[in-house]
Amino acid sequence: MIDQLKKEVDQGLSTVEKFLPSKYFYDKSGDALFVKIMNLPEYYVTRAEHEIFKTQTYAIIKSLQLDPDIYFDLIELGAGDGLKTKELLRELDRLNYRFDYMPVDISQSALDNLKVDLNKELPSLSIQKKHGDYFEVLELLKENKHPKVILFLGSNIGNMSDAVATDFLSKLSDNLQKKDKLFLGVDLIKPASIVLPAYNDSQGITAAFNLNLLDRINRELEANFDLQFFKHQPEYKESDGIAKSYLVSTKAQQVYIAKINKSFDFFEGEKILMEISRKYNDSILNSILSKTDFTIKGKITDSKAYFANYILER
Ligand code: AVJ
Repeated sequence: MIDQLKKEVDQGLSTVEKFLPSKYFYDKSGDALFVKIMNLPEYYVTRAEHEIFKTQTYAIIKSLQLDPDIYFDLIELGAGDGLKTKELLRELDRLNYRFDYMPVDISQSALDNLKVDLNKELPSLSIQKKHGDYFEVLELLKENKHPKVILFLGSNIGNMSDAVATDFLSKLSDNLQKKDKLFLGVDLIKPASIVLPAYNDSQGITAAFNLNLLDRINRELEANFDLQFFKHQPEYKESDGIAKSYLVSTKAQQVYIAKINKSFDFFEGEKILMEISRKYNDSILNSILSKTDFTIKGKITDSKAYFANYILER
């Protein structure tokens, strides 16, 4: 894990357009900051999808075309705190569906907390935690004892470029069987006046969330990033539909990372791309899916049409 972090940090800071992988946001303090983000007034994403899970639970279950007599695997990529999924788990439990719930997450502590929480609320639920990033767990899906429903919610796919999303969804469908489902949650393209504040909240939580990765590198790789000289700067244009978060170096500076045994130079105004958050519409999703074995079987949106859950079938 640490070797992977070292390698990817070195790579990202050694290229002309510096970047850091956003999957490393989620350490213990990153998880806590993300929980705060999900409750921010400006961060509409989680609320919009939660509304769908709360008010259209039965429509979700119907769209998945589950057979009550057949045991299935419910696999969630990037489960986090499972707040939205719980609405679905409760209803599946109440209707006596038989399944294993397999939450996958990059954060071990998020997984541990989720399991404790679910054991309390739904004691009969069978839970199998899987720790890792999305690509690492693809292999686990090859095992084909049961039909599968994959949940990929929260616009987590938005952190992937279209090329990576295409590659990931192709590999995902290659590891599934015919009729298996992917229930995909995506944030929809909308004006900058709504999207930008979601990544630039007035309390500075999102800024802290981004800066926490520099702090994590300080702690885990013995680096000396001086956080006061990096400024959070999100950008979004409705015409390209991709929110980008940068940390901008506010002066010329050098950062030494002991565990990589290397120094990195920053000029004044130099940016590190920390995260992309791709927003979707039907045509963008269709163009990605056209290179995979998935087809769209349905779509559920919230009352403001901010967010969509697509039902895809292999
Ligand atoms: C969890 C990846 C969907 O991109 O909107 C929230 C993460 N970053 N605020 C997103 C995030 C800054 C979030 N995803």
